[in-house]
Amino acid sequence: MDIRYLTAGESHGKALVSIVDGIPAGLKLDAKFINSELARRMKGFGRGARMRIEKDKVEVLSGTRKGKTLGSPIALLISNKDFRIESLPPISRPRPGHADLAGALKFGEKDIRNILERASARETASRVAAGAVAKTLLREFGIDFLSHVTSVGRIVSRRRLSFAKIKNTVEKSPVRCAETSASRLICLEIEKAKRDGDTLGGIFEVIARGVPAGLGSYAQWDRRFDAALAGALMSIPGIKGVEIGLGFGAARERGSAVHDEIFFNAKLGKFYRKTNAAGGIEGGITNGEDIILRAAMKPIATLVKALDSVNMKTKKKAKAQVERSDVCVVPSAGVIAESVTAIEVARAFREKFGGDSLAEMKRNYQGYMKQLKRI
Ligand code: EPS
Repeated sequence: MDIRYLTAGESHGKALVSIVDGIPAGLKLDAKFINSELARRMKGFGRGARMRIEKDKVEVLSGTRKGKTLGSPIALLISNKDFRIESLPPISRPRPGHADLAGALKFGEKDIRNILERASARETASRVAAGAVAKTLLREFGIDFLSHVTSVGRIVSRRRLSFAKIKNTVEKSPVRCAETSASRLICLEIEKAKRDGDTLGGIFEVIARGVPAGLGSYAQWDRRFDAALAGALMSIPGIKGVEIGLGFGAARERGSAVHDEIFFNAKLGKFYRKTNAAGGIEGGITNGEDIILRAAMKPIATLVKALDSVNMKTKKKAKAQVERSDVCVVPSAGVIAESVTAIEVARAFREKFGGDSLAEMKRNYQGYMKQLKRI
């Protein structure tokens, strides 16, 4: 049994839908928590006007009774306030960097509206809703997630902080402009890009804490957990690169500087590391340390100062279509990345611990945790 999910919905369609299958029965599911996750995705300095129109709220359509999961598929609905797909005008000037041209060629389509409605990052709201269900399950096992922006454009904000400190900071608000000199600079950079009719990308980090050793496997290529995580992050619109732990940095160092030496705490009966360059994964398997992922997001493809393009009808040179859009969405991408990471961890959890019910999953988990201590 696996946990899987699908999403449906267009950016200006009636609603966004997610179906999450494989969540054990007996889990308390709180719409308030899902809504708080949806609200986190909408925040961040640099978001556009659409975020002032929407107030993403979930409706749990199926899979629960009296607030608890039934083990049946969970259907989640987020209604679009800006529902006007039928009346929106056609678009014929593809934006470089968006799915517009590639999608139009693929579907033999002249009206790019029919491509961008689904290609829009609005879809990621459904992933955050699905991710909130996975997070709810994993909280039962003490697993927690966070994300934070490490750079926007060329401005680097990375500070070495403890998990608790980062969590506390990012929970309050994804980018707090006045908080540090780096975040002030980031906000100025975003404002400048906006004035120039331009956009900005950046890098964010996701950390999963409390994931036990032993999820994933080296035994087969498609069981390697790092591959699943990289695939999940890469599936977020705009992501162009993913790193795990030291990532590309590991290629520049010698082995002695990269590999995390192993120690044993006799009192706790536990192996541990003093460093975590591996980002919590060795041999495609979690090793019990924090899972650390980083992803690079390209700048949003809709530029107010539009780039050169071609009118698909006339084949004449034209400036690309300007659609309402954001200037920078790196903090939101971090929240989405937490969500898809949580779904992958939940999938690996279900694979290892089974569990038609939460009680069964917990029993299997506890038995395994005892086994870890006996080694
Ligand atoms: C988004 C909703 C979209 C965009 C953005 C993300 O709404 P609209 O197109 O009506 O403004 O703001 O999507 C993109 C920038 C994109 O290129 O896909 C959202 O809900 O996050």
